[in-house]
Amino acid sequence: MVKINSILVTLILCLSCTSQPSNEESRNDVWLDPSLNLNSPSQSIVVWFEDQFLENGDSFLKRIKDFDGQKRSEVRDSIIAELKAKSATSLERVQTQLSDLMERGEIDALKKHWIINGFSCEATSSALKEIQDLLGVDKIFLKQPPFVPNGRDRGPEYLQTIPTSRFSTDAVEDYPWNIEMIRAPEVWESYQIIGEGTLNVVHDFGFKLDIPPLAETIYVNEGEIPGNGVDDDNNGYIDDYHGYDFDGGIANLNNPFVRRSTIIHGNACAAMISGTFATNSQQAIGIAPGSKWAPVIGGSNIEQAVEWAIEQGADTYSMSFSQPNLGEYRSHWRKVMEHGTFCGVVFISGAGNFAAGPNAVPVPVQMRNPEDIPNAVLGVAGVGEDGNRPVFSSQGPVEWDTQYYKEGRVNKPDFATLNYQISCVDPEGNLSNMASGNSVAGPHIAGIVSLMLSANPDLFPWEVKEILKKTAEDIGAPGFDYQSGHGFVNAFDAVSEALNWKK
Ligand SMILES: [Ca+2]
Ligand SMILES: [Ca+2]
Repeated sequence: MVKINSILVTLILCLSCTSQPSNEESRNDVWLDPSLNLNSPSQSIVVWFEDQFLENGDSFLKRIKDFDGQKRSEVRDSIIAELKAKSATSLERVQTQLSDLMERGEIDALKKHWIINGFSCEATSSALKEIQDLLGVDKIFLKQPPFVPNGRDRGPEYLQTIPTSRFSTDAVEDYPWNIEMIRAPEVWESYQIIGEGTLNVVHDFGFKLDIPPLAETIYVNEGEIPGNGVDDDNNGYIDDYHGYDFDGGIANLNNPFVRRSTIIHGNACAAMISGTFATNSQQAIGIAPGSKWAPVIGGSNIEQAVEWAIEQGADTYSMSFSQPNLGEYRSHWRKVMEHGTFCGVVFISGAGNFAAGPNAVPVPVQMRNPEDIPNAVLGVAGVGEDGNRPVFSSQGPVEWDTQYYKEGRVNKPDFATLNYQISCVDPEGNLSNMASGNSVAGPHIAGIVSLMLSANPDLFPWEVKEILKKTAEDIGAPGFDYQSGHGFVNAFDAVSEALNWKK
């Protein structure tokens, strides 16, 4: 049995980052992340301006009420425009000083963001002081780097031709038990809904694109000509035809540091959402086999990855990874996901596998970033075929006591699906490997949400969550519980409710 949880991200905090900025040292009442080292010759930072689309605390829940009766597709463009306008205004005011800092070599790798109003860069200690004096600067976070697993091998950067999908409901001969147990085939057969029209972004560490069940549903950015070394659609990324590696700054998603002998983590997740038939059979392997999927890598550049996903029209954003000890930087991830939700994207992340075994940690840190983010990220735990929760499955609640977000204990996980001994695609595209871990739980919910948004594209992400709450089967302790959240989700009831949801 392959344990997917062994691939999950682990972060090691920099032990030298112990210098604590005092209030006297910060200027303009700019808040400084205590993890920043004021004497570091260079560190990676992200800067927030004051004027953000959402504030802290209940701002998310209050703001969603403004959109009652509206449609996701209509609101999406106006919110993107509002986010971009805020960013353009704030950045314009400091452009001269930023250019000057760059010319003097005090900052490097400047990346302007709109998903939050701010920017990232590598900054010297003297730049850190000057940035605090810039007009409108509010907070400065230390960016925490993700850990990248080791391995080898590389595949093609893009597919020369996209094979025609072999999937049709009539041609299905078989499907694995997990697809049946979440009642996806009933959706395909009863409603002829297979996820068409939806885009599922899979954020992972490496993929192999040229396996049939994934090649047939891979996303194509029509504005980009692949392999010509030119940024044809002028979005800042060269050859981002299927997806992009924002950390590597390259279009090749075939991360060479991913083990290929048994299971490719990104492929396993993507196939669960958008896979068609296994390579050499009529076995249906994906929950939404008519949907598209796009691969991204970008743990160090979550702003760029989410902005790209939104601009390509993403409906879901699946993150089967888990980062501990982010400190205050958690707030930055949360803000990115909150704003992204208002742009119409449903963010989903497995609950993690830290309730038992050598990596066990106590509640409230069993669920980590990003599955610990309230409202904007669906944190998903799971059970096995027998309905029992595997001992590794992380539990809530989580705690929010950062400088910015202060709710205290927050209920998590949000939902449960399947996470134990699930068949996953092998590097040839057949189902052969059994995997256990909440890395497979997230993609189950992403596939179900893809079907829901195919059935009713106007649902807002918070309406999707409401429908999932309404239709989930209560399991475990009665009512909400810290092991299975609001209960076990099934695709048929969720899609039926989505079809009936008044807009
Ligand atoms: Ca491009
Ligand atoms: Ca190109």
